[in-house]
Amino acid sequence: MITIERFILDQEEKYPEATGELSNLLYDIALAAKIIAAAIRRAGLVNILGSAGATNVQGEEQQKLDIFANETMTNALNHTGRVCVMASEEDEQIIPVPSQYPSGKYAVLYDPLDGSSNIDVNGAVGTIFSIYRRVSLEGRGSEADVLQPGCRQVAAGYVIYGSSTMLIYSTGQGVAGFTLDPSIGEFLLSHPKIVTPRVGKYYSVNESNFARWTKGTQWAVRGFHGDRPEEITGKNSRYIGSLVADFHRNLLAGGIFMYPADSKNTRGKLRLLYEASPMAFIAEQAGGSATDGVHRILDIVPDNLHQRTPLVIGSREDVGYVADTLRRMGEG
Ligand code: AHM
Ligand code: MG
Repeated sequence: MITIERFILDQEEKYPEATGELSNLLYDIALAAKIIAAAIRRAGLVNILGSAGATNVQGEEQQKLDIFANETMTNALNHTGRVCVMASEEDEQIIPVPSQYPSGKYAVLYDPLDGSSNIDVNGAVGTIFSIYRRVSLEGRGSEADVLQPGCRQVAAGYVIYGSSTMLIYSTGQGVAGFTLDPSIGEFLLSHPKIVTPRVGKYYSVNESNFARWTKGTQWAVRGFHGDRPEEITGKNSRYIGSLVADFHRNLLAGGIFMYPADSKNTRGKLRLLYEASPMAFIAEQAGGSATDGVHRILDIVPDNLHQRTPLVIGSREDVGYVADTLRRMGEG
């Protein structure tokens, strides 16, 4: 039985120059994940125990889960001396470390509760995180520390709150997955080295946007329907509407997830910094790939905190097929 703590320590021992700060940062995130998981498990009881905005038996105000998850992540990270600045999908601006706490050498970005519309229907949701080394030379962290291209991530990962809670992460030496054992409250190593199939059996995309897609995207998805057997074998469709859950299934079973641009969302819907970049880091570390249709996601240099990007991610050959199709249609 290997706990996440032991696994992270074993990894760290391979690098004599490591100070242990990144390891501790990963435990901080694992702790936040356990707190968020516990709140999600009780989410269905909110109507019985009191709704958001109401006061619970301890006199504390009940919070909406996305606000709770956001505060849990921020509070798990802001006082440790390991972080200089944070950024969250839920906050307009960067989140500074309060002045009474020391400033550290990492910048952490997160989507605290991705797919939150699934909460009301007991669907899977997740937390996504991304870690960069600080680049600003003075002060207590700045926007420059979080506006870095994804290829500079030192670690990234996600937590999926599904039928089990799992934490998947990479520090750039492959991808490992841990499952929370609720009886002991520990993440245990369940997937030591995740490698995604080169060709997947699933495709995941919101097809209600079909009429708004470009010709190239429509053409590529028709291939997944089985309409272009000379180019690609048809695939099975799976779409939850929760990036973490859709990505996780495809990572393990093989498949492609797309959120392309459309005539309404001309830059796509998903956020580069909190969703696309960390997932692209995991996908590549597992042998897959990720593109916006033209550029590798990890090469995109962000110019604003909440920048959106089209995303095509998953099994390498399937992502390549979409990029080739777009190129041939003059869109790549
Ligand atoms: P959120 O961060 O506000 O939850 O939105 C992101 C979610 C992703 O998890 C998911 O892939 C996508 O939105 C689904 O969008 P749609 O409902 O348009 O298919
Ligand atoms: Mg999100």
